[in-house]
Amino acid sequence: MAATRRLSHTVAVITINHPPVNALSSAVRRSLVKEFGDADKDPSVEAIVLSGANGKFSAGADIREFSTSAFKTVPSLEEINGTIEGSRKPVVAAIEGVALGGGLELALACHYRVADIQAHVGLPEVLIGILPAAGGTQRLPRLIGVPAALDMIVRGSRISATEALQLGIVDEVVQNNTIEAAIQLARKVVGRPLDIRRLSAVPVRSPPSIDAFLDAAMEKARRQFRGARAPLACIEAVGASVKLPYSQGVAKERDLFLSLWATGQPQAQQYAFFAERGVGKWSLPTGGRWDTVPPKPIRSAAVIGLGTMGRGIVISLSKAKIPVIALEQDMKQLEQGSKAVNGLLEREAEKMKKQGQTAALGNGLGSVHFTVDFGELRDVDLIIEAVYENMKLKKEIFRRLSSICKPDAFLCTNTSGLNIDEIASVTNRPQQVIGTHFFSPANIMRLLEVVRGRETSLTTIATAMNIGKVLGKVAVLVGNCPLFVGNRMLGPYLDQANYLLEEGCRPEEVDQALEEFGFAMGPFRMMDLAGLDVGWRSRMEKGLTGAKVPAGTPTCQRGGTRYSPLADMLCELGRFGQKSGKGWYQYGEPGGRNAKPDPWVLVFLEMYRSTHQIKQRPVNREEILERCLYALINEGFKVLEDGIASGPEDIDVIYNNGYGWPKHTGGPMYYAATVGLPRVLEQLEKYYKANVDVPNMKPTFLLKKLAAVGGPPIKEWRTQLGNLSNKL
Ligand code: 3H9
Repeated sequence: MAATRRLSHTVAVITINHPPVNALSSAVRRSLVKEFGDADKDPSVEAIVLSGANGKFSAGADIREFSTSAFKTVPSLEEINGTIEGSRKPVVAAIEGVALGGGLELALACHYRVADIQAHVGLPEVLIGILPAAGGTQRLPRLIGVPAALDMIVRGSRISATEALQLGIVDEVVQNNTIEAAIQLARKVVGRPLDIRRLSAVPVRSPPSIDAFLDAAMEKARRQFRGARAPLACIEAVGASVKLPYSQGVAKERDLFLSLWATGQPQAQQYAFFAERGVGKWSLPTGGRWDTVPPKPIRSAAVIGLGTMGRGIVISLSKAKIPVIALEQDMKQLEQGSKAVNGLLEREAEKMKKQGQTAALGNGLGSVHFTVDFGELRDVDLIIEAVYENMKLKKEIFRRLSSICKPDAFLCTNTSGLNIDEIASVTNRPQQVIGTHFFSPANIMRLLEVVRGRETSLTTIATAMNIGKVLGKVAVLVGNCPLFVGNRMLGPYLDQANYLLEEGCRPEEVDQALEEFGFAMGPFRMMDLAGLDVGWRSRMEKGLTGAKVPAGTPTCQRGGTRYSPLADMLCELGRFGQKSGKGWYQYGEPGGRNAKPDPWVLVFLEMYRSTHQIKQRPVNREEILERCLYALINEGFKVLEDGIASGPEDIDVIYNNGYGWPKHTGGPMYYAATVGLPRVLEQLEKYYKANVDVPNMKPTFLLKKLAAVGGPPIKEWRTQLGNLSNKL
């Protein structure tokens, strides 16, 4: 049964029961109509409570149904909401767990709402490329006013029950027995007038100059969400709630939903949604399913190194209520690190207090103990080493851990590209060594690349993946190769960006093209933020800088491969990016954040071109995009060929969550599929022919193979990959 009904004296309790999240599928909708109809007709029923089974109200419409005919079957959710709101008997929503999207819209159609203190509510439709389309954009502004509603809808934010109470979204918050509290409230309000509780009939509270307000919101959303259409549609729909009567507002909402669907963005974002949930479920290319192996419980953890990464990891663990030992090499570093960590923890506690979580959950943070004594790590379940990227130092630490830590402790290394097997080789437990590549700042960024070594056991993989989940991250399992997946694919992308400068572009031109495509930051602004010196120092360590560039050679070469020394040259001049106040842009002062084009860079580029007799040529936006994006995508195919990622979805999840790739295009591999693989192949071949000294532009075997069969939909690539691994 998709929805059930029981009687509690004079109150009918209707319960949505559609595991795992009580999504409002067509079967649930039909069932709701029947149960409401029966409750309405039943003379012994004076009031109705609507709840969800298994401690969850509802996660909204069934996203899987959107692209099927089931979505269009009647009754629509908005029709059901109309029926509930119009009921002559008071209806109270009992919100436990989540009321999201259509789930919250359903609750807004009820006359009263009671929420459990641990519940969350929100309209996150925008995050899957659509807008609330069951009256949410019309009822929420009527309940809490336009500014607050617009903010929630455009950001798709989830808020706690306490915040919902403050905003007036729910009428009561209870510590426990939510359904019982809803039944009590339902009894209490029997006989009270319902008209003022019917949100569709309530006037909207809007700012005095609504047009200017909406224009400003539109302008901000265009800048912030670069190319994503759903936030703009949300603003338009909320605008309609002010300007149109409810029935027309809802019609507008429906039209906007349909026009969004036609852009292809919802399909891409919904692919990304399910890809995120799927990354935990694949088997290893080498055989063996880690997701069926139980993870070991982690009751305590330690972090070694309290630099930027280590601090963020400590905060993440503490937020997940895992007690942490934070270790530094000496008292001075420990003092600095502990001060920074304590500051961040205070901010977290403050945030939680605002959300009303402290009262319900005690302190809400796991304890952090600071030390310089390795001996204290003796009994810890899992250790994350987060010192700087230096193989010698990391090996030294792992040797030490190996002798100190209890035999079943897991040893993780936070590295963005070093060889996990080499690190594991110095320990007495290589099967318990694994890479955990966090992204900076680690307490905020959602992505975690979990890197399996040759000997890493399935239990270790399962435990590391589970820790990712416990920390609220999207953990993606990847293989061990230089730079793993994300950074490895970034290399060819950045190479192309540099070559484009050599050939005639300005940094801001390249950045603009990629930012208009939807990247949060173009490559040059990104490099300036990360610090150009990081790559430069690492290249110097490997003896890869200072390539001799014979004057008059049109492109610089290193070992027969094209190499752009531009970034090295900037570093030699002390231009490291934001931290030094100058890099590809100028920032006014060291640490400045406002990137301004720098005329000096143009002169520098002109001199470089003249030294190498490179004739500057105009490069259009299409070429900038194709060369940068297709180079990155081509490397993605290579990553798949090499078995470093188990499927294209994994790569997309990595890019969507760690590299600012615009989610509304689905991720690099999904984007390639929508462009058409034959087209991607054709363009790569063209650019490779013009630059045979750029090996990473040479189309990969897998791309060619998939293009040869017409570029199948992305969900079929795994089959082709299976066939391929038989051949390789
Ligand atoms: C909407 O409501 C439109 C309306 O305005 C009106 C339209 C007319 N549908 O995330 P989890 C699955 S749009 C179908 O791992 P958690 C999910 O795929 C909707 N399936 O668990 C997974 O399946 P599997 C607006 C859904 O505890 C399983 O449930 N609502 C849906 O970490 C568990 O999910 C949203 O955007 C769904 N709506 O987090 C909310 N939701 O086991 C989207 C989940 O096969 N959902 N599944 O892999 C979420 O944010 C999280 O899933 C939630 C639970 C917080 C609920």
